[in-house]
Amino acid sequence: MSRKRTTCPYCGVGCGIAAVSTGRRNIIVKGDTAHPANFGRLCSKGTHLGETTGLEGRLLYPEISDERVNWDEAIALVAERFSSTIAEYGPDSVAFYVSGQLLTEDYYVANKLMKGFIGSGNIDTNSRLCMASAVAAHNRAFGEDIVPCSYSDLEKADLILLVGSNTAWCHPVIWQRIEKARQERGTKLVVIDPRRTETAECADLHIALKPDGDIVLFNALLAEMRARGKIDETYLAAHVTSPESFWERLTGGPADAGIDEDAFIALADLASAVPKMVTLFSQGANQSACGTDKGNAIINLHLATGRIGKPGAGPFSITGQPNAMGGREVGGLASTLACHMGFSDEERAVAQDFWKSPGIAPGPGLKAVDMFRAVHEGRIKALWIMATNPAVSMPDAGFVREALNRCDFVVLSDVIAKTDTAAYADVKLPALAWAEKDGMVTNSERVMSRQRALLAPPGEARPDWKIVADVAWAMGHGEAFDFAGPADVFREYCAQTTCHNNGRRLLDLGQWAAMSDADYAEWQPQSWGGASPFAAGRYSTPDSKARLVAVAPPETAAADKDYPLRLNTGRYRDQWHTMTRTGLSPRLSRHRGEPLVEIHPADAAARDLADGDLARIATPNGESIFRVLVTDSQRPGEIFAPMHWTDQMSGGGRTGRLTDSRVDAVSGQPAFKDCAAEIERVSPDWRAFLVACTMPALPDLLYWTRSRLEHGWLVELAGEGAIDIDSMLPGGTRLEAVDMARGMRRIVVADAQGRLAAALFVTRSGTLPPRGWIAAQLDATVPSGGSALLAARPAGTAADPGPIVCVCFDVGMKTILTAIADQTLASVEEIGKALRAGTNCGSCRPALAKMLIEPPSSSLEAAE
Ligand SMILES: Nc1nc2c(c(=O)[nH]1)N[C@H]1C(S)=C(S)[C@@H](COP(=O)(O)OP(=O)(O)OC[C@H]3O[C@@H](n4cnc5c(=O)[nH]c(N)nc54)[C@H](O)[C@@H]3O)O[C@H]1N2
Ligand SMILES: Nc1nc2c(c(=O)[nH]1)N[C@H]1C(S)=C(S)[C@@H](COP(=O)(O)OP(=O)(O)OC[C@H]3O[C@@H](n4cnc5c(=O)[nH]c(N)nc54)[C@H](O)[C@@H]3O)O[C@H]1N2
Ligand code: SF4
Ligand SMILES: [Mo]
Repeated sequence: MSRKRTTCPYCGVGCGIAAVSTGRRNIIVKGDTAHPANFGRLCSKGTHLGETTGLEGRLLYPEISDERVNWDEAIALVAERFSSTIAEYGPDSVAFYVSGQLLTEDYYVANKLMKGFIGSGNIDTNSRLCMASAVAAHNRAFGEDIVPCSYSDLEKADLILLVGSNTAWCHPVIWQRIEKARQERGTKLVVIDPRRTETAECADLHIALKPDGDIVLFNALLAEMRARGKIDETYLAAHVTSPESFWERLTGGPADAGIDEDAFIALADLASAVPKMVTLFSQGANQSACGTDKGNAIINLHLATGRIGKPGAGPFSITGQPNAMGGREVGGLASTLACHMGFSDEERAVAQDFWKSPGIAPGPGLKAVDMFRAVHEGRIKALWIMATNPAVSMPDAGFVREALNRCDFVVLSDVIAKTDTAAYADVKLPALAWAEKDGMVTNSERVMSRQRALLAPPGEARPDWKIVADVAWAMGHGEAFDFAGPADVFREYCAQTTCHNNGRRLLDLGQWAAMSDADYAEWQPQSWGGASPFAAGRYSTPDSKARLVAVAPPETAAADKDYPLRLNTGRYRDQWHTMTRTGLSPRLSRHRGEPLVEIHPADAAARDLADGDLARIATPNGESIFRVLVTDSQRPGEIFAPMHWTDQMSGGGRTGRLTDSRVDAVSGQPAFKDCAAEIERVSPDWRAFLVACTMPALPDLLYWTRSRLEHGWLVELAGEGAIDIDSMLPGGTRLEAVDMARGMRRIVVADAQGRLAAALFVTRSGTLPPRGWIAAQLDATVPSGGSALLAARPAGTAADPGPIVCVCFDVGMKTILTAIADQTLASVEEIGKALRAGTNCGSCRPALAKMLIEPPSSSLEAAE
């Protein structure tokens, strides 16, 4: 058993992992104490990676029209269809839609094939949905897409602003570093987010601004800093150019951002008190129709106060996916050519010469939303999707599904066989997954780390770069795609970053262009651009100066009488995107097992909605049913729903169908955080839950959702009319009880060995029992009589632990609240000592902190 160092495949923090494989498909995961991103820490997702490396649901063989074929056939068909489409309709009739979950080598090869050899700009990545506005803001301000900070700046700052970032849930190890800095040096924390998230709950100041109030807020803050004499005139004169009448255009005040004067003054007091300030921003800034302007509003404040390029200071856009940054580097976005080069004639000639390519892309290709529009209109006739699930994650996903349905030829490279997108694929190509593949990823602070193979390749799965290179060979471009392995690809990429560079671009990896295979194998995490790329005050513009960019707040949309609410969407702590991997983990499924719509009590009351009800969200794009969570952490008039649930996991909670495809005019990034919506109660005739070792095929239901258990599935159900019990239960010995008083029917099924195979609880009017205990009995021997099972609680008096909060040690909300009261626990540390909760990965610490202040008002806040 040897320990290997690799990198977490989830978020852009890019934590180092020290993993040991124990047996054929098992690994034990620990944080890598030597990695500069995490120094040994991991969050709940990283900690439970071992639960996702099995072969359940994997795509292991190539398929054409859902039939297994051999690789030669699959590659030949893809090459032939792409070549013939290009021959008949030209290079722009084909496209690649790729992902920040590809490794740098995969990305490099895909970009080279499309932009260099097919000769079209039509390769775009799901980073368009994620980072494109930050990229555009960087380019406008710095002349290059450079993140000016490192994580160590968070530990040197006196003030940290989090803008549109639920850091405690989405970048938990950055959060842990921030928390440590707060404890050790009293760093102040401000959270700017319309919702009172767990992140906001822990802050010194929460600015609950209105949606898209950021530009006016940052403009007003900059004007206030000027009034207080906090502008760094020396820095401005030496290193920054300002547009005409920049200062006069900073109009508007706190009321325009939807906040009161006191909150604004408190923010301005904090910002003017200390110069060492980091503003960390993510999707609340980027995913907006004015996302690029938001980025520049933030950067303007830092440039004008000289708070950039210095320890503990800077605007810090954090990346979402593990290799979002790597994709930006190689040119995975349709708007750049390669290696931070644009499409000028000079740059095109340089890239063409380097690649020795037959015909280089004449200009930028279609950005994601436009790309799917072109597919819908038949302008793009062959599409290859890699490592992303657009049938769920694109805005207006119903339209995207129509587009995929109409497309002549759809190829999908994925690790999972059944995804919502797979339903539309003509050819499915099995890719190696994390723990099997080798390559490089770049994290939010520009640190490049290796992902290393820990397990043998299963079935016939291949690395993504190899699949693309094989297709390139079959299309006749063999020589240029003759890579011996990922090290070969990486060297070529490093060499390309030096082309036509000579200091023009900070992205220059020339020092690694001749690295040996052994050095690549032994690679230690290293950053490009250094810890502080702008320390010398030199930017990547022709005059080496940064730019202030005048930005104005967006026009407020007129209220829509049919859709008076605003729908905001985002993430849960323990689920990753479309759940293809985290959905396999029983522990991660415990935190929030159902898609909830969060709504303010006043909006709920006006619609006769109570906590735990089901409700239908409707928008101009579509509708879907969610479980209601009533909470005053929402602003009145605004609702929030998670992005994660898919057709594989539920018959409801489909947020992608609801969001609309409005995009930022500069970056093309969709406005996922703001869509007109309405919500209404749905009243099913019956509600039920099922625990079952094997997931049954469900009949058509009003609502269902499933989540993983150690020995099967927990399924929540609701329907109209009669319930077709027999279709849901396996064969075996049935025990049944009917509780007339509570209108409840309970059935348990034992298999031939006398073990619990399934249990179903149905009610027409009453409350269903807690799921936790009975779910844990699956596959265990049914005790004689089965009365405990029918009661869904153990014989005797063991207390219900409530919804699980700490997934590492299985500690429930009720247990924690009781311990807080009985043992007068006063801190997260004391809870840890008493119950162990929060002492492993630490992801639940913000939730524990919240419980110390105020017990959750909703029983759904940490759902089972
Ligand atoms: N657990 C988990 N972690 C993840 C992921 C995951 O799927 N699950 N995905 C990864 C990826 S790819 C990404 S991109 C990141 C995303 O990480 P985050 O950006 O932190 O996550 P989100 O939940 O999408 O959105 C953040 C916040 O923006 C707020 N917001 C909405 N509108 C506005 C606005 O107008 N102004 C401001 N200031 N805030 C607003 C929302 O209320 C929300 O709380 O997370 C990464 N990490
Ligand atoms: N409503 C709403 N929608 C959103 C967002 C939001 O905030 N709200 N956020 C957007 C953002 S920021 C993002 S990043 C996207 C993410 O959205 P997606 O990229 O669609 O989400 P994933 O579920 O991560 O999809 C990755 C796919 O690649 C597969 N996969 C995993 N590893 C590999 C591999 O090594 N090779 C191959 N070939 N396949 C692999 C997985 O099985 C999965 O099917 O969603 C966007 N959509
Ligand atoms: S913070 Fe969590 S999900 Fe992100 S890289 Fe680290 S362990 Fe992985
Ligand atoms: Mo993302």
